[in-house]
Amino acid sequence: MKSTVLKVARLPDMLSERLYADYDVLEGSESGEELEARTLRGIRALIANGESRVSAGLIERLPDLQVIVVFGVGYDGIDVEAARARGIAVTHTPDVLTDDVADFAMTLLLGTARRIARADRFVREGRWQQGPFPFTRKVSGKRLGIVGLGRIGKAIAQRAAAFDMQISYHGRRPLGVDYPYYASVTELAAAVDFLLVAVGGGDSTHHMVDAGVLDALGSQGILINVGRGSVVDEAALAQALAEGRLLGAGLDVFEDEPRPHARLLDLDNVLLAPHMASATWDTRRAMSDLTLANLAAHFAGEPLPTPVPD
Ligand code: A2R
Repeated sequence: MKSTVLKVARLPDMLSERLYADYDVLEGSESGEELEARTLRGIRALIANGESRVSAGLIERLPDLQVIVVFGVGYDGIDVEAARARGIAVTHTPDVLTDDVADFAMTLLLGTARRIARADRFVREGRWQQGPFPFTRKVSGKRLGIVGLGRIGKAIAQRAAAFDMQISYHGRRPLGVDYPYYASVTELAAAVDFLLVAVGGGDSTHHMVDAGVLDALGSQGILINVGRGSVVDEAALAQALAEGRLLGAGLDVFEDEPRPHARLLDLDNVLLAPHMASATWDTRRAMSDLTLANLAAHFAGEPLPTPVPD
């Protein structure tokens, strides 16, 4: 008999098809309100994505839940504490997306500094014939501050090193690496040309990049965010960009996806991407494989390949 899995998020077809083939899949909303209590009984696994909210309330309504598998590395939307209290395991998909996210961070940095989206519009709109495109900001050799030197942050540092950049970082504690450490994000921002956010979400990082940090980064500074939208105060960012207190920003993540702050949409000095850093065929396939491997291991009573850390 197939095990029942509750699916509360949109997943790529390549994953959904295999999920439907191997399990009895029940589709529900993040609140699960539309599902009757008797339907929720017997559900042993829940599948979500990196943007999903899985509340203590939903967990409570699933009396037989044993595992929550997340398609994504970020799991700040999952109430892990509520799951742990019930002995429910939580898994995610680290490592397999690190290269793509790091590649995309560099894409955003180069694209923002060199104003590539604006340059594309300039050519298409025939403005080249009236004169040359304005000069842009050099990237190679500049100072890069990384907020969150984890798997993705380190992969970004590796790439930035090839651009002869001077790297420094902020985290909760120094990591014993060669790059200078800053205990304060504001001090890091004041010491660099570009500030790159690669931390996850949650209460401890909420609005870590606020108006004060942006002012420390300064009018020639560039902010890149591939971590979580909640880390940056988006209204303060829009204001700093509009007032020229910051040179530019490149964002793949937003506070209220899929709705970037309305003011950002009218600004020319921000490069916007629809949370696509890990969205390549190769990586989404690897993330799908890892998600299914976690689910299969759970039902086989084997160790989970990638549980979330304690
Ligand atoms: O503080 P540490 O040493 O645990 O470093 C982690 C850092 N971090 C923080 N830094 C400052 N303040 C905090 N409250 C805080 N919480 C965590 O973020 C670590 O260096 C980094 C996270 O790295 P990993 O856990 O290796 O995650 P990974 O794979 O690099 O992905 C990062 C995030 C995901 O959570 C997604 O939201 C996004 O990138 O795609």
